[in-house]
Amino acid sequence: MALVLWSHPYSAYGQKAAVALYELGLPFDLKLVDGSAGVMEGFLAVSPFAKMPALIDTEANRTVIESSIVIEHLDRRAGGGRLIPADPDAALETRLIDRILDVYVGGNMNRIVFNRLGRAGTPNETAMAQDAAELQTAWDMLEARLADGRTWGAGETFTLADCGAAPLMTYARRLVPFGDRPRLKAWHARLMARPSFIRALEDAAPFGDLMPAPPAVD
Ligand SMILES: N[C@@H](CCC(=O)N[C@@H](CS)C(=O)NCC(=O)O)C(=O)O
Repeated sequence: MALVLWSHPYSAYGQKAAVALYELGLPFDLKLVDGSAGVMEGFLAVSPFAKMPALIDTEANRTVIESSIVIEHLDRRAGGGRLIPADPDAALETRLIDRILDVYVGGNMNRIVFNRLGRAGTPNETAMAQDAAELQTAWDMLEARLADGRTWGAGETFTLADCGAAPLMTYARRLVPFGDRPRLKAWHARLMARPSFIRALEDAAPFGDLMPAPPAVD
């Protein structure tokens, strides 16, 4: 297979790449990053920060890391202009929403999870409160961007902004609920019904629920 995705189906950023692959109809092989020593050795060679996803495109002779760059590469490979809009202003909005999600939703979520799992020693309550507050700011910002009535994260078509939103919002709302933000909730409901994300969730289901947080309440 020309496309090999190093990932784990439960990983939020891995799901982001999988959603893009399913949206574009690009077949791929999964190289499961299961934490075993043999796999990690190969994984570090393609992804030196040990972050998933990483994509190997054998036809293009290219290794791509960072989920957003992986998706830009996939979009171009599929002909371009679908997940990254051709219109420059629409592309800017797409990338902005993607950055808010990656940095301020996913980043804070990951730090809270690492703390809860004790990966950084004794959980730091002050740091977790700061991360949770920043997540609230991210929810506020997304709710404000949605005020123009857009259907998807950056407009009327499903883009890079939605690929990340589907998994990141689904996990992060278990740490900081959406609260009284109706547009955010409605967007998330649309993401949950998107076939590409349903497929990614089906891929993850055999691995159970690994999130150190209760189910979502709103
Ligand atoms: N900025 C990276 C973030 C990727 C990331 O944080 N991936 C997580 C899984 S959701 C990971 O690989 N964690 C493993 C670790 O940090 O040890 C991207 O967009 O690809």
